[in-house]
Amino acid sequence: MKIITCIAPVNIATIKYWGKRDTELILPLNDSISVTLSTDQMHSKTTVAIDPDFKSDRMWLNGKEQSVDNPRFAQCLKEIRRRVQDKHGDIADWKFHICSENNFPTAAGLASSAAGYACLVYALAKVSGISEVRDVSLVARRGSGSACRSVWGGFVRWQAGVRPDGADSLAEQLYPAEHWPPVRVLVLVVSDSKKKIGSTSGMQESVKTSKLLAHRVERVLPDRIANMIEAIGRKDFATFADLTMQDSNQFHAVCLDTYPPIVYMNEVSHAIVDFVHKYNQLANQVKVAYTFDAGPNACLFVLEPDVADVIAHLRHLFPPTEHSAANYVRGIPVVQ
Ligand code: 2P0
Repeated sequence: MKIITCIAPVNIATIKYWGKRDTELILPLNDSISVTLSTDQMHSKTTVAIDPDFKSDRMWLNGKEQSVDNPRFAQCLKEIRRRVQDKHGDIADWKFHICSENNFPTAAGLASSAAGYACLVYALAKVSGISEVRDVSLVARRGSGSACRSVWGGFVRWQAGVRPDGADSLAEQLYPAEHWPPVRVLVLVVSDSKKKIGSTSGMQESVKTSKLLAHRVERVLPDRIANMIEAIGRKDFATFADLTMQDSNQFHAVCLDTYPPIVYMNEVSHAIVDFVHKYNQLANQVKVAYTFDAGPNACLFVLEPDVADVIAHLRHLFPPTEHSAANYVRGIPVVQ
């Protein structure tokens, strides 16, 4: 028996992926850019065992056995086995037993599928003797698009690619985390319940009905992607923050432009947006940036010297309730 355990962190997109040009191969309409959190924070942990005596593939998620017929999961196994066949044909028929867990709410718009599939595919690859990160990113994309970004740390770009077979649609690291050490992410959990509309179906509705999405992809993103890469390169926090907030806002505008509209942010999310703009205005400088994914939870980008002050303001504006733990702001745990 061979056994291996891996950890993969979540990634937070600063330029959002929303819309596919190929739903089967999970090929996006646009490039996206993300920041991967450190492994000691929100992450997935997966243990994979491979053994010639295992009778079938089996999978447990957060302690509960899952069907292995899920098409995306099955696709990842198939893609790994195809590569194993090419390199280590002797173990290509061995079955996998997989045990996975998240240390944060699953499916609450906190990028659980990104960390989950990145971790699953990395562990499958490692236990099977496949070492190329390129392969891991390509296969993780078949599990969940954003997962292809979580195989890298630091600042990451997912190239949409142009090939119909998707062979050039994978993530690359723009810069390692050490490039810009003071960048911090505060995750404000506004709600940990399962999101109403999943990203996969939501983005397909947007592709079908939103003219704003077409405009965004063709007219807005090429420059915004280039500007974001430059801002990260020169560690220009104000530009990085402005572009991040503008892109989050445009993503949610696309959701509202989808028909029927998709609403992910709630009243607390909007209160956080107001807070960030007021904070920056009073500081006369852009010190905090928000970004929201397919749910009401906020991720704030802040530089290390400002973290304590931002948290103090959050606690003041969203005071802890009697039921919440000391580090909760109105039921919002602040994860640094
Ligand atoms: C992102 N999101 O770039 C964007 C921002 C949600 C909002 O990637 O269908 O779960 O599995 O490829 O990867 C969520 O999309 O969708 C996502 P699939 P996925 O982080």
